[in-house]
Amino acid sequence: MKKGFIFDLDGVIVDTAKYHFLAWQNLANSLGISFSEEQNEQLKGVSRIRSLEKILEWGNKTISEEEFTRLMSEKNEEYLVYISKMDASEILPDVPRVLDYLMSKEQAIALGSASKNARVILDKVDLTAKFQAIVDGTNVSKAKPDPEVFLIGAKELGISPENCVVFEDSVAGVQAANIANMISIGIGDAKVLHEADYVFNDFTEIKEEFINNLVAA
Ligand code: B16
Ligand code: MG
Repeated sequence: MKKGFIFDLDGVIVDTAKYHFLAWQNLANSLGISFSEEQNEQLKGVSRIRSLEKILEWGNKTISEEEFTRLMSEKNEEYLVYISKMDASEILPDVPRVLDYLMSKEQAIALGSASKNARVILDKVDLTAKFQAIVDGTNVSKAKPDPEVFLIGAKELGISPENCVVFEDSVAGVQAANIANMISIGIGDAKVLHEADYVFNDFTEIKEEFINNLVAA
């Protein structure tokens, strides 16, 4: 049976959290706010606007709307410099193997990411051609855990939500997949992602037999 497989980007296909961290840390420090790796963890899967709001809340700072807009674009410019140096070596282990296996089984594949930079990143790591549909921060109005991003992905693939499987590294993303009535597969820490139907540390643990069972279900 043809199923829809929807991949989150940051933290699932590539580890861009380290670049978000560098850019957010510079921004926070310029405002006199400290910013730790633990705080960066809490921004995974969170939109750019909400991320800056959270940093300002942590630093107990209020700024004008103009400054907010300026800081967001400065952060993104710095992030884009890091992204511009990415290549296929930054794809997380065994992601290409799983994508190629799904393609060999004629399954439908989509991207479902909160990032407005998703297309640039997919191009840099040379994976764009693997996706039949790309839904990202430029297509959605509601952030995860709202299921909008995955529901649009299913629609673009022409597969009903209950026949879709989502790979996600963030709690909000797993919740979004569950709300969408899709199978949720957490990539990361099982304790953090306990709401997912299945959790794997990374794609090296996802065997062909497991994929075959998802396809046949
Ligand atoms: P951008 P995902 C998310 O991507 C990131 O996890 C999150 O840290 C970031 O703030 C968000 O994209 C927006 O990214 O600033 O590039 O639009 O995990 O949903 O693929
Ligand atoms: Mg993610």
